[in-house]
Amino acid sequence: WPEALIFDVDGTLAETEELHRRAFNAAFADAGLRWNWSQDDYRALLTTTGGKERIARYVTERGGDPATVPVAELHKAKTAHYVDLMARGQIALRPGIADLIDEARAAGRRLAIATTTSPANVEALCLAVFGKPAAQVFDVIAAGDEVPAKKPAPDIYLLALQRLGLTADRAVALEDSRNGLRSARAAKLACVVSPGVYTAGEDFSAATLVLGCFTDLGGLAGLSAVRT
Ligand code: XBP
Ligand code: MG
Repeated sequence: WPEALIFDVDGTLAETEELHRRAFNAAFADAGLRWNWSQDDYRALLTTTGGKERIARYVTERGGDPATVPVAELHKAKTAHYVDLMARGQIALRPGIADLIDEARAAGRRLAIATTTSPANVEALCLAVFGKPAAQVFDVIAAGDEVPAKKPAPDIYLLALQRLGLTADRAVALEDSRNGLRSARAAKLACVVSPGVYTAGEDFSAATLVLGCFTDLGGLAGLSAVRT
């Protein structure tokens, strides 16, 4: 145990949320909108997972009607900006992640992704940090709009498990956020959390294990010991 490691992407594999925030703001500017999300704005908005859902929430909070805003178009432009920004190579894996992936792979464990973000963003990140396509790093990828209900709903983790052909007791989730933790636990997975820059201070009491840093895990042996 575990037969598979299921990784969240944003905040877990890498600190990507600043890039997301800049990409949203660039898309808003392109569209001639005077919206600019500060880091504090973004921290609050992050409690809503999914970029389209986040834009819609922002419009609603400003007293607007999301139905009158081209949310899908704005989000498409945001993804294009994100992919461009990611290709500039300024994002690195969080400490401990590369070694854990290498060790798990060498030990014959399977690797999966369960993320709220769009498949294009997963691909861009993998090309930038691993130098290869996501499908060459991960056996299974479950991402974005493949499920109707995003985290904290269990759907994306259930989809990853279904594609792995495993029940929840055979795998472990690695997360950085409370929404991600709730999603993993709702799918009945053990969940190791290491908070990221935008999620530090959230309530992780439902976690199987909380770490300051993934290097504190002690590799695959440490992960095997967290079984619930
Ligand atoms: C990450 C997210 C995503 C990204 C934006 O959550 O909430 O919405 O911020 O991605 P998690 P898109 O790490 O829990 O998966 O704009 O592509 O939706
Ligand atoms: Mg995350």
